[in-house]
Amino acid sequence: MRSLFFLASLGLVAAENGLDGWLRYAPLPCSHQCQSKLPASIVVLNATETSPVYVAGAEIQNGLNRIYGSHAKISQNQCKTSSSAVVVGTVEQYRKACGSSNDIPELEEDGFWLNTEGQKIRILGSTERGALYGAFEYLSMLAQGNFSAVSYATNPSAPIRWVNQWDNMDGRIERGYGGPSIFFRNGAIVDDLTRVKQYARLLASIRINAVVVNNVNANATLLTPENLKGLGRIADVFRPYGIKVGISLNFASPKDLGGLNTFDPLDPSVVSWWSNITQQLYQNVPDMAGYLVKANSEGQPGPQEYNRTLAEGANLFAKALQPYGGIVMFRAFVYNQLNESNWKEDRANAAVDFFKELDGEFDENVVVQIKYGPIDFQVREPASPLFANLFNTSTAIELQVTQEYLGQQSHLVYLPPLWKTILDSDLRIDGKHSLVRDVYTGKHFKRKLGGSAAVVNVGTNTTWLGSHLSMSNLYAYGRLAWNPADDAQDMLQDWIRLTFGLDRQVLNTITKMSMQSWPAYEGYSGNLGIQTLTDILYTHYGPNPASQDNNGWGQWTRADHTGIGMDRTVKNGTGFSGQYPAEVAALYENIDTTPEDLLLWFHHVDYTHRLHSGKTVIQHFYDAHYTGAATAQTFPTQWQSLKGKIDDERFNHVLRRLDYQAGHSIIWRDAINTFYYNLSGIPDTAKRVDHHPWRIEAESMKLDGYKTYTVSPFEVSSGSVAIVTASNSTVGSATTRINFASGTYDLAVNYYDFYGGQSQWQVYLNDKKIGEWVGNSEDVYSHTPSIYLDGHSAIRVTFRGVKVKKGDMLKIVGKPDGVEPAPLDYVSFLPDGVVD
Ligand code: GCV
Repeated sequence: MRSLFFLASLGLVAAENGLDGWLRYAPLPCSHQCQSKLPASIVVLNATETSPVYVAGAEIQNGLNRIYGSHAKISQNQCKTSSSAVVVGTVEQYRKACGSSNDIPELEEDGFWLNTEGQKIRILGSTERGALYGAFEYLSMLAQGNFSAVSYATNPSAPIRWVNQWDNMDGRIERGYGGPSIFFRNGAIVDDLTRVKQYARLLASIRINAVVVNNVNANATLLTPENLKGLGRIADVFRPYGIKVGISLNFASPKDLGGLNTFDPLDPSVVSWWSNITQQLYQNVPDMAGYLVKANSEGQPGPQEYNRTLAEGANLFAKALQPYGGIVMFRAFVYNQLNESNWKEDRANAAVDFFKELDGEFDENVVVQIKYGPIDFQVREPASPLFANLFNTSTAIELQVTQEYLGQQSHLVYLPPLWKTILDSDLRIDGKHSLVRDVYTGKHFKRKLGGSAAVVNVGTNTTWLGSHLSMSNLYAYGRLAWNPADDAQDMLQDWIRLTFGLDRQVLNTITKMSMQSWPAYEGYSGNLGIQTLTDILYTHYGPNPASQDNNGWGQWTRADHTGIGMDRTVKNGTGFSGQYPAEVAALYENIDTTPEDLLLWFHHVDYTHRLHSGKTVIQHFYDAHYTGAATAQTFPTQWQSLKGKIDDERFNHVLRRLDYQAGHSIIWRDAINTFYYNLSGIPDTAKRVDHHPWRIEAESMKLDGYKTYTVSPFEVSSGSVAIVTASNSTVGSATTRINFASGTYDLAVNYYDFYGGQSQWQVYLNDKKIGEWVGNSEDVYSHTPSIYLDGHSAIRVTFRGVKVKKGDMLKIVGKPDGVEPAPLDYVSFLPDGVVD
């Protein structure tokens, strides 16, 4: 152990691949005071190796050993209340083994009490699961070097603390950015469940109590006898960690898999088919959490196909599950294709339109699972008004840890500040204080059931999500599911200390970058409530504002030559604002009282509309995109200041992504600004938009073996034209004389790197090679790769500190590979401090 400290103090930090996430138990020095607080032994009050209490004991033993090199022995069932020991178990087990003790507070389901007095530590849960949570809490303190004497009880805000995986049976993950599934391959459950066990450990440590293992766009073949057995194996792995397994169902399974000629939820043969399959499921998974159902949404089958209500659909499953204590999470994400030419149509209205009239018709074990906003995990949305419209129905909030519309883990975006805008929204139901978090946890309407679910989509990548820094979102999700009032920065800092150690500079730097990241992303993606202006028809990743409109998906911006924004007022628009309780409705109805970060969500205004700042909407767009991208430029430099304080493997992995993000934020910035400049014709008062004094367009260079290519959408290419090699086997070169003043520059090259080939590029200055790179981003980053030249594949590489003389010749040689024709957009010679 000593040698490890020695290495650490020299900056030779051992390489880490991220597999242990925040549970790395990195070695810490142990002073005399720390030695005096380390327990000599561990008493587990349940000796069964598969019980959460036993797992808790083993975890404490492992943690003590890895962090402080101590060798505490585990003993079973004998109570040593007076000696140096950690005792872990349920309150009931404790009373049985150690006699009654009146200092233990009352606990709610899964709550725990942590009591540390010197070397005597008691971790008691109301359930075994609670005891395991307490053990992880104690270890989190130890791993942060915290030996304070504590004595407190903590209880969950709600019973539902689930994660949803969108894993397909073939092993791919819908909107997954961390590699293939840890659960499925080739239509079956994988044999080796090692990664599942590691996932269980991470989830238990953040107090998640159920995981839905398959995609809500569900495949009925999950219900074949062989796969039911496989689900049993998965559940056996999760059970010792206090986590139950749930599954997503395909509503048409009785027909598609069962061979019936209907899936009408009121048909007796359908009812008995589901009751039979549910029974078989419980034979394999006796403690199954329940079902998650996406019905009549985005092409998924549902009860409406038989003119039955969504409640009748949900209750079909509720009745099948009821004898076993299972619950149905029924998604409120139901909407139809719409017609944009009708000013009154609005997808945001759908959830309330479909569900409000069903309030009170759902069985008691149904929970309506509601996405945080009315559209779909956008960079900013108001809280879904459905939270204020279901008085007699249990609800859960659906968050998305996987960053589908928020940079797909190739951009750093710490999400809790965004989530908190929703959780802390006061809906003023009946004119009274009514926070969204009090509604879905069941407090407000006094519902027994309620809670949260988050789409997580971890994969087999050792980083789990595709990026080390994204794990802060998973960690914080668990914390918020337990206590939605937790502070975004506090949770982040616990995660940083656990993930990267206790160095103050590391803490401050990652805190700063993370807290800046969502505002920066909003800055360069979509402002004033217009949504993430990504390509909604393709990968949901890079910029493509035009894709929002002129289709039936209803994520409209209604941008034209004069104005932008959805008029969602009652008086003149879609009426959406009227779905909120009166006080909030009035706030959003009036343009003067609508919070400006949601202005274009609720109102259609001219580009020249003035904001409170005095700026016009269009100028605000321009400025926000410049500010957001400028912040992203600081991320690599901020991170670089930590060199030597973080192991090289994680340091380089993160740095590569932050460099990439810095480049891609410029693509976002320029695409959105160019698009709206082109549409509105209103120039940027600061004269930055479409004015790039440091650029040389590839199409203006002398081309040999390269030809010009008109990029679509036009705004994702500088000057709307790029160059590609003349054929898939022609090596191309683009040459230009440099007319900038002699000096030292950063040379940025913007190119396109798409799926289906790994082109190679080389840069020469006066025939001397000064840099090269390969188009392998599809293997390096986590976002969904594109097969086109577009805003997803547009990318920048930067060579720093290049010494240039006026008149030097720059040449870029591109060698195509596969279908990828070594595309180039432009180069920029950037003097110190210039971002172009
Ligand atoms: C699982 C969005 C996503 C889909 C997802 C859907 C949902 O539309 O893009 O991938 O499908 O939401 O939440 O059901």
